[in-house]
Amino acid sequence: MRDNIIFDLIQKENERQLHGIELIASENFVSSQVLEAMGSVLTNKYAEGLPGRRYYGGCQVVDEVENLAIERLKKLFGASWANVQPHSGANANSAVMLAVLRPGETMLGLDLSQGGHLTHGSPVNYSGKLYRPVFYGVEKETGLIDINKVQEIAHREKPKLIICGASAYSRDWDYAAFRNIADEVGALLMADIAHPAGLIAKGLLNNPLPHCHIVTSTTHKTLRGPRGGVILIGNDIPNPWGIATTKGEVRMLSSLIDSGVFPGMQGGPLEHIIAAKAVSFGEALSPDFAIYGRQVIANAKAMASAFSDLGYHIVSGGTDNHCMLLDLRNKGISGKEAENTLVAADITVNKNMVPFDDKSPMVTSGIRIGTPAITTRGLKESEMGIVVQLIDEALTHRSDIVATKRIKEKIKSMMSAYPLFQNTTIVA
Ligand code: DSN
Repeated sequence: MRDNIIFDLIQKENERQLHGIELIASENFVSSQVLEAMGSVLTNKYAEGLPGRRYYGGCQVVDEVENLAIERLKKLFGASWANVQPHSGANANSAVMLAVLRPGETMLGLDLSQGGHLTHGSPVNYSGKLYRPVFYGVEKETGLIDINKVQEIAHREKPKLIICGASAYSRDWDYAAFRNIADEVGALLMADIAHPAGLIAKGLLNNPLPHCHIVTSTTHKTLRGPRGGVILIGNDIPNPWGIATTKGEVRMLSSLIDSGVFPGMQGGPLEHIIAAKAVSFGEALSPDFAIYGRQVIANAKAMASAFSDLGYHIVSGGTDNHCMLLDLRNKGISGKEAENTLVAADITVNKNMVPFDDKSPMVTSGIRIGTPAITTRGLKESEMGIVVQLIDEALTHRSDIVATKRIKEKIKSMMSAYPLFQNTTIVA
């Protein structure tokens, strides 16, 4: 019997996505062939291990799928090595830490409350509980990372792992400068490019691969694939690259990371998701994806400028990438209230701490806004001013239910011109 309860809910969610304006910086809309691969019979297969070295029989087909995913991903980023099995970006990061850190060893990352990520050492996350996290932040006046301060902290704290990358930072990263610091203190350098991966893949932002020992990412944000994670090793990093283990033996970095993923962090890889990753990497290899990436950035810049014109404070004053952080303190509205107001009008954003926030993570003083999803829907710079006007109208009339309803109807009518799932270029 068909499970109508669940399929009705899926249909309801489909309609929510179709009618609304999706501005969560970490979300996107996958193509129909990515969805098809995710919903395939590959989900039935157990395949612990790596292609050609599995713990189960019958892996001949999924071996081909996984090898294709690895090859496409390496080609996309010019990487020498890749593991496509992490179920998420958080798992990718934990596998790397398991591979290169011992419990209690020091890591240096961007503070969560200033744009960083939970897995970069937050005390409520395994990374902050198992290891010794220390943090760099952004400057109060500029909202930017001061590399001299990072250097100062690194020299004082002697981390074994330095992490660059963020969840809410709208500027590009100077990976070469981070690498100099890592070399000065003898640390490994990891970039977590979960957010800007799709833009980096097309050369639209600085490339961490020539500078970082390890690069982790999710596959579902600007990369527009299924939810999941990946790990890469840069091209000019000697590989095999020896690293001493607890037993005093020297193992290759790639082999340590493979073991960090399985059996370290995970059991069986999700081969249906790996197939969908391969499809999305194929799509990202297409020249069309560079057009998409350029539009994501152009839309974000147009939005940031429209917000500034209306007196909104953007942390760091603008954006280089797909996202921006609005500090709403000068508008007298909390992040929580803004999120709820906008969601009622079918505009989806998330409340977000801003640097030096005086409110809790459940309330916050800001909202984070991103353009990957609306760009996939087909909206361009000329529509960004309209979207910003609608956001401003909703926030200004936040206690007016009639105004909210009017805005919601306007959005539904506007978005009906932008269907989902039009992005299905295949590259072998
Ligand atoms: N939850 C993701 C984000 O929104 O940035 C990061 O894990």
